[in-house]
Amino acid sequence: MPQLEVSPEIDFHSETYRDAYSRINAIVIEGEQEAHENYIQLTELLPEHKDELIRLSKMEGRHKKGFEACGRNLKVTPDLDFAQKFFANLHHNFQEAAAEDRVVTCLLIQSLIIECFAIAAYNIYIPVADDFARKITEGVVKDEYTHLNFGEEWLKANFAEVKEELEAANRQNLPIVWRMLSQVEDDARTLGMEKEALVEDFMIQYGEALSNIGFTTRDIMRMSAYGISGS
Ligand code: PL3
Ligand code: FE2
Ligand code: FE2
Repeated sequence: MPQLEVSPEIDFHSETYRDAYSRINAIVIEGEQEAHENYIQLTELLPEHKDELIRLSKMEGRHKKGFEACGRNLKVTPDLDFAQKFFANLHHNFQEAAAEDRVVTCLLIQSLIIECFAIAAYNIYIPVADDFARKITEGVVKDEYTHLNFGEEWLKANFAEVKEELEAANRQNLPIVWRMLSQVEDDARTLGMEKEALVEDFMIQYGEALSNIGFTTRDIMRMSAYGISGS
């Protein structure tokens, strides 16, 4: 029988794999924790969506628990200090926007950028994950599409009023994403994930989101590659 392309066996228990996993696993745990907090904070800016946002924040709490179990399963201690620094820029920008009631910027950071980043990363991770982590991640990624959808729907409903702030928030935050991807590039490759695949998947998710919200193809081309060469 002809063989399908088979990726080289990954040794999930090697020192090299577990060392890289201690950072990637921490990033995902911290990302889910911050997402949990961000959706709670969004209830203050969007009180009419309070119940829905609380529901999303609870899902993020469950995602965090799932990924903590993935680390324990491989006997890896997540490097949470590293992960906090990894998210510091986006975290700062979200906090600053929340303090100034700039809900559009908050939604762009959490529901578009972070959720698209997560969807891309989880989709690329699933085929190269260990069996335990694959099952967890498959469940999580389904939820992330609903979080992305929440942001899309709200921004779409208010497109004319939010367009300008979205463009500014995109210019402020997208270059940070490219830098974050460069920072995890080596560790991600150790886990069997290529940076090019992550960038491509992110661009597809993010471009689709911008299109659903109401941007033209021309806008999307300009916005979704903003700052990529500076990475
Ligand atoms: C919000 O629901 C989730 C926020 C998590 C963001 C994760 C970004 C991950 C980038 C690191 C790439 C490797 C992913 C490996 C997956 C276990
Ligand atoms: Fe999540
Ligand atoms: Fe999410």
